[in-house]
Amino acid sequence: MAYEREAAILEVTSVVLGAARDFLCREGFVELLPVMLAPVTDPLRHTTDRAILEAYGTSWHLTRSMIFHKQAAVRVCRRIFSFSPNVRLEPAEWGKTGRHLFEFVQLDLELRDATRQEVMALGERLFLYVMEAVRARCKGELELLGRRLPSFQAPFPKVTYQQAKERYGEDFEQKLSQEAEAPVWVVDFPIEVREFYDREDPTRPGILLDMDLVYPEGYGEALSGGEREHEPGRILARIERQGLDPKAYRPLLSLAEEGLPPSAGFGIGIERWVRYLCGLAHVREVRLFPRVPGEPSLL
Ligand code: ASN
Repeated sequence: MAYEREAAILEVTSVVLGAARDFLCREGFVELLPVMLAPVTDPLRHTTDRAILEAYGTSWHLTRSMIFHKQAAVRVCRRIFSFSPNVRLEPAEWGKTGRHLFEFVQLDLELRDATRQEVMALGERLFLYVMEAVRARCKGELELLGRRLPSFQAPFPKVTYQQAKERYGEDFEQKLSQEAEAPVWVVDFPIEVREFYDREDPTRPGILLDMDLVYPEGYGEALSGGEREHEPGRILARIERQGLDPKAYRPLLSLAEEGLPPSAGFGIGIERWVRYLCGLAHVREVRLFPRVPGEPSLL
């Protein structure tokens, strides 16, 4: 049959979305509709180009992540999530990594008054719940794709950034992912390699209360998150330390001056998640209309 493979991947995607939504609603989360245009967005200090639309005399960024909206939203509801479309104009060469699309969706969630530890435990439960839903409901699809899903148990192993670097070198993610036998947490990133909104550990200056989860089998990063800086003075100091322009982050600073609660959360990329669950060579296969850096698209 034509499009059998594409249909199987779409079915798995649909089960992932449904199972994740089920799980989070049962855990007391409220779903927020996504924000696609914003006066301020995630700085993402790596090589991402700006994507801006001018309208009504204002510049609107296409959202790179809903991080600041999440921090604001937990003032209203204790636990929120959104399936958030993100546009990140990465370098054209990244089209070949197998892991990058310049338009993708992340399941972005945030919990008021939560610690990193609580969010990591939630991430493990979510990951295992969705994996079991796919195993149970997508038998035919997995078989067609030639994918045998392994089984894991929480808690997942954990390494610090420093340990990973000592073991595998500066660019450790890929090697760590290849050698891992289960999803593995990387914690305690140093302040200079992450964004200003990840909270610095008050007892260990220079170390952040953040984390990544890395897939096994070489599939690379699954999710990123952490506790957040929420006090205006600390946010401003971190913005300045990064050499960013505080004026550009005025909306966030104003919100923080009004009062942002402490929170923690993470974002997990849907296309990468499905790529892993289906065992696909490139994340492009997850979308019918993929936006691959450097490539045109018919539709
Ligand atoms: N979603 C991530 C977080 O919650 C941020 C990101 O996508 N850069 O920390």
